[in-house]
Amino acid sequence: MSHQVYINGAFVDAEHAVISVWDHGFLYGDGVFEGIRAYHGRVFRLDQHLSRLYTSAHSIHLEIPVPFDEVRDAVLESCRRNEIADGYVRLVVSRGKGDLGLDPRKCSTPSVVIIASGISLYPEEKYRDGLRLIVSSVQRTPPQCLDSRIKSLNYLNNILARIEANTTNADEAVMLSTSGHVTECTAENIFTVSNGVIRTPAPFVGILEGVTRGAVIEVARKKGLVVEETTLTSHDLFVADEVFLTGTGAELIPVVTVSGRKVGTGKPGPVFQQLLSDFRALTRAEGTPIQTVPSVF
Ligand code: PXG
Repeated sequence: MSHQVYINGAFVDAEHAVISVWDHGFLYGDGVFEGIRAYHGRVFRLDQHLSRLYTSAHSIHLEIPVPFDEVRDAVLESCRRNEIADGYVRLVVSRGKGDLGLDPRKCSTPSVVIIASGISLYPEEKYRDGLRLIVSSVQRTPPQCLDSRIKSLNYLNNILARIEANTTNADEAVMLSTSGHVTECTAENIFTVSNGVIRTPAPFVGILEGVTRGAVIEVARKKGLVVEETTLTSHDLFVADEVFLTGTGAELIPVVTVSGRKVGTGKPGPVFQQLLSDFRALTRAEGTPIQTVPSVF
């Protein structure tokens, strides 16, 4: 069967999966999205991702025209139709078709799109050898301007930081807040380990509250490790024993240099290794089964 994409209540072949040029998601980046992972025939923390999607939409005054349970079903059906047991699901809800003015009142129906596909990960050697990170000169849009808990279609700020990483031959960029605190990377949250204590920027610093970040905090605390949600500066990254990133795509990935400074031994550290293994165990142990009965589609 060809690749099937869900658009506004129906599954269509990938080549016919098109969105109007009048859609305000395209014209203005007006919308929200989620990146979700399936492992071993189950979707990891599906309800958490969907809750974040609905919360983000509500915050931008966008009412998703499909009930929560139906979107949930549609995500699972997208995996079934595309025979995905391990993969990636991109859920996008945009403001919908409007005119060339930005007033959302001209957009009568939001567009809901679900793309289920394979996942393109960091190459395996990056998990073994670690990432080279830079502290970007691009500061993160402050939450006073756009709340960072909204997973919106506006990623230009992050993309500019990623371009800086690309042009300086780094793997990823970490963005500081306008007051100089570490926030997060362009598509991952960040953690440090110092003297056995795990630290990560607190939500008030202005971060996306990542699903993977939450799961890692959970597994670490379950192990009896101390996790502090706090404020960190670039100095804290430079002098940490370990630094690692978390995200749906990356899972947990180690960082071995930050703006040229070697982190710890310059090799992925033991706390990272332990947490990666615990996180992977969690992805094997939980999740919403894809092969369930019966579907509304
Ligand atoms: N911060 C930012 C800015 C993100 O975009 C995360 C943290 C990690 O959150 P999760 O919930 O994934 O642990 C993200 C996640 C993509 C893609 O394809 C982006 C994300 C996740 C999955 C895919 O660009 N961003």
